[in-house]
Amino acid sequence: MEIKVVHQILEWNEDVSDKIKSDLTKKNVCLINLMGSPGAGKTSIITTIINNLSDKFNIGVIEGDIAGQIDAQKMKDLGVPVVQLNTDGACHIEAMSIDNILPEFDLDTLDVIFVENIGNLVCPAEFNIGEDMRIALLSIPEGDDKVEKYPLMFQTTDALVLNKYDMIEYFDFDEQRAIKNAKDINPKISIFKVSNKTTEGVLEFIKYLENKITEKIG
Ligand SMILES: Nc1nc2c(ncn2[C@@H]2O[C@H](COP(=O)(O)OP(=O)(O)OP(=O)(O)O)[C@@H](O)[C@H]2O)c(=O)[nH]1
Ligand SMILES: [Mg+2]
Ligand SMILES: [Zn+2]
Repeated sequence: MEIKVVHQILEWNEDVSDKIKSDLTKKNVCLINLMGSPGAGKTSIITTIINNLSDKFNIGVIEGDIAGQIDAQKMKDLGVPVVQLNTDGACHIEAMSIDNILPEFDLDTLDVIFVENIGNLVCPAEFNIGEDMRIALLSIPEGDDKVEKYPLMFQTTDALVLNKYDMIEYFDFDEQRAIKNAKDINPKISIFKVSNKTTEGVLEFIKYLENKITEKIG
């Protein structure tokens, strides 16, 4: 007799993710999942986004970190509603955590919530958290081979931000290699070269994001 195998955590996670999606659609709120290695620039790019889009959208942030409130404090200083999610060691965010956190926000006053996932190129990509879109960051100093080494992250994302593009002259980063590999595994991927330092590429990325958010919330 065949033995039935149930992948409990992932299946349960999918159910909760679907529930979040439906709850947020009713409230007309867009959820965006930002992922990338530790230090890739997730908090920096959320800051850039807030500085460029807060006149158009009411933005909230969920800051995922193993410990501490450093990134949440930065968001608070920018004046946006923020909740710090400490995973106490866990290396990714699951949908259940997002479902528990959402009541902390006044969803009637928000248009979009950014989730800064745990700094990690591996398992965050395995867990849907009710998001409408994913953004994966790969910063130039990390190396041009990361798409090949961590394919799921780049296969499941809507957009890839090649961040810290101002560093390109200091690293042997073959951008054509990274871009080709990303497009091979994810033909629909949108790719942006961005620097939070020089603001290179920021406007193009912001325009894309604005269109994506407007597509969802009208
Ligand atoms: N040169 C340069 N540095 C950047 C850029 N974006 C971020 N940084 C720097 O990179 C470092 C890490 O940035 P963060 O935004 O904290 O990265 P993170 O992904 O949020 O990091 P964790 O939350 O720890 O995973 C900081 O010192 C930033 O100032 C960029 O576009 N260019
Ligand atoms: Mg951060
Ligand atoms: Zn994990």
